[in-house]
Amino acid sequence: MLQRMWKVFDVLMTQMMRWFGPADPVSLRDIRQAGATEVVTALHEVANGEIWPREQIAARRADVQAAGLDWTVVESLPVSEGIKTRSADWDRLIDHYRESLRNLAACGIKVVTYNFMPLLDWTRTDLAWELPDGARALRFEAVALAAYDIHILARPGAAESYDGRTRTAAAIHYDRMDDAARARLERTIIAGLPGSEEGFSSPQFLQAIQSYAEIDATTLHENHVAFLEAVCPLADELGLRLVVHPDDPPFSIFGLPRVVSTEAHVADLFARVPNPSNGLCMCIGSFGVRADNDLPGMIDRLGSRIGFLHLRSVQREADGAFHEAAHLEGNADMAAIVTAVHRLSVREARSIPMRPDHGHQMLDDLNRTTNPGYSLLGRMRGLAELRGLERGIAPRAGTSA
Ligand code: CS2
Ligand code: MN
Repeated sequence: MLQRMWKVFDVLMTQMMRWFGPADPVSLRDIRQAGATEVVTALHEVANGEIWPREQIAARRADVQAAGLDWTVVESLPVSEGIKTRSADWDRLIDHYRESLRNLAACGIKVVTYNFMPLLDWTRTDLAWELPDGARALRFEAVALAAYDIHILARPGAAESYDGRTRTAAAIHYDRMDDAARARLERTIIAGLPGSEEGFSSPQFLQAIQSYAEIDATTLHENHVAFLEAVCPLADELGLRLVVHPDDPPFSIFGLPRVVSTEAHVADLFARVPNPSNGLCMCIGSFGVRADNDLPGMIDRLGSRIGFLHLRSVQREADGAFHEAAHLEGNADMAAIVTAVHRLSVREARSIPMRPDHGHQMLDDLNRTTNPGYSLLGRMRGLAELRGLERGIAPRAGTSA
């Protein structure tokens, strides 16, 4: 009989939770009690484009370790707009990025998450959408986005980006909102969600959109390849894995190009830049908004490129809307996904870092102020369900390895 070199529990996912640093109302102690063994965090206090100092990284990791947890996955080391647009300061920004990678590796960091979305990080139109049981979820309504784009932002050419039906619905949506609701919608879309690298007012945002006037999806993709070619050889040497987080939502908004929305997009990145450090943050919730992304199949096929997992499910609604469902509900077949993850872990004999990506606001979360999507109890429920699902699947799936 073939002797296995590892035990089933060695290849279970490494359970992590995002922590926004000392200012996060969710404490390290809370995260430890929720059952995670590591946090995923960033030096949010360092301005975008500046070097992350080695001492600061080391001190943050020591604080996390003192709380009985660890920090080996960064989310995110921001890719500045100047790198995405290949502006005049590209060389300087790349030098800074490389220096930060050196400092992170020297402190024992293994995985560095980033995204390549123009201007806005993840985007929602409602941060507290009430579910039938009274819990609250994040929601994206295409019609609300169009209402903002056409009637509040008044982006030149905005109306032409939408079909007639959406335009009509957007006009009605706009008319129904009072000034407070309009201001809230604007803030929700462009002021910057937690983890976001930029925040804007509407005039600033209009101007920023202009910087993409000459950049279509082909150019943005080439700029992404140029970025990877500049940083992956160093990351290989340092033993770091760079993982790209997909676009959220995974389609164009505000006429801006999108290049990390589908399996074909990322497969092309890996073909163009085959370095082992070039990897993927498999965010199920982001990819899962598109019904044409075959999530378990992507895990099977992209396999060794997957360095980090964000597990969450979305529920698609009519008219291009979606909301964040409970982790085992919604459109994602989480059992099939976790089975595919387990198959991959067994095949490669490794434990893959994961975090429950976002959670509802529920129970005592509703009496507290936490970062949108990053409640304590909602994420704890998600993590507990995912952990239970994997434990149930693992002993059965692992036996044939
Ligand atoms: C979001 C993002 O969906 C998500 O995970 O919370 O902030 C995400 O972490 C970044 O886009 C990754 O660079
Ligand atoms: Mn994610």
